[in-house]
Amino acid sequence: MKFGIEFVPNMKYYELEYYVKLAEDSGFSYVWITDHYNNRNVYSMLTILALKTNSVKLGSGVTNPYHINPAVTASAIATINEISNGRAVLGIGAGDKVTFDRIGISWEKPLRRMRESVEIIRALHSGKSVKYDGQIFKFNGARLDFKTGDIPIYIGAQGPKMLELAAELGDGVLINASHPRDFEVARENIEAGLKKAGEKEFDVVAYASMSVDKDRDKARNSARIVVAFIVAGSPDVIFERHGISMDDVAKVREALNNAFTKGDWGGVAKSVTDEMIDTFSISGTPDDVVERINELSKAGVTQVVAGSPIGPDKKKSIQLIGKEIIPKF
Ligand code: F42
Repeated sequence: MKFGIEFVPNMKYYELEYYVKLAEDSGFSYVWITDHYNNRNVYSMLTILALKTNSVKLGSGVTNPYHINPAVTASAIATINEISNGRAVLGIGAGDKVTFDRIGISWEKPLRRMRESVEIIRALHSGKSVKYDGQIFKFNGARLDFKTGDIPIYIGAQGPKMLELAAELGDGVLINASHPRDFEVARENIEAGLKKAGEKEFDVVAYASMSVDKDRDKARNSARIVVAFIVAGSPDVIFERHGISMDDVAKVREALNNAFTKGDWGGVAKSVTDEMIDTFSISGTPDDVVERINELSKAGVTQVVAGSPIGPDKKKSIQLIGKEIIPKF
């Protein structure tokens, strides 16, 4: 099992640098930086991290092919690869509809756009002059004027068709999920994609919400708000899969609306059930988390990413994961 950690660049660059160096020293081998226009720019942050770290792999987690043209993405991640001495990883997904709505981007043909973008980025990284006559992108002799190296491409995916595409085209898949059952379901689509691709190494990543503390209740309580947002954004099929009542889901959604209008975040925390915490996060003591990671491993997961909130005290939780969880694998 490999370990990664996710950071949202919603903090100053030196704070991010501090946490990322701590994660590197604690034994994490991948750092994933999220990409939304309203946060600090992913490549600016990755540049600082490339200069200030030594061994950890650095990825966008995830960018998308709507904000920028795949040629610019190919060049941006290759620049990070050069600065970091070959430690860059490209994470790319279809993007987030809510964010796109705010900036006037229509979310059309995400599967097609992802396929074409990944094919183009790979071709540009191979050093070739790229001619590509796609439904979305037309390239006519585009070429990068520097050597990029071979940069692994990980695809963010949840839906069955995107999971299959990720396995067919990617070096790995980043799945926003924390429960083994979700990976058992995803396995079928991943296997279908791998069949099309033929023999290759493939990293199945649980891009999970994690909260770790020696005090179980503290750890679980810290996960409540993040879990509420995951519940609010999940499709009904996920609640059916985990036997979560739609009445309970409605309570969380209503509590979130109240929080936005009246600031009642305590009500949101209360509306989240224990069952929801277990389904949508990996939360508890280090021993609880080790047990869950063992289950994920049996379900085919090969990398676990510690995503928000990480724990009630980010610094202590990163150190705790480094001391009491990573060495067990
Ligand atoms: N999104 C961000 O914007 N920023 C991030 O930092 C970020 C991180 C992240 C990390 C892990 C992860 O798994 C996802 C992450 N995301 C992030 C979200 C990501 O960008 C995607 O929104 C998310 O992965 C959801 O994608 P999905 O795999 O569910 O795919 C969507 C598009 C979907 O609906 N897929 C369906 C499926 O079955 O897979 C298929 C839809 C389909 O068939 N579309 C057709 C087509 O051709 O594309 C027709 C649709 C049309 O437009 O007519």
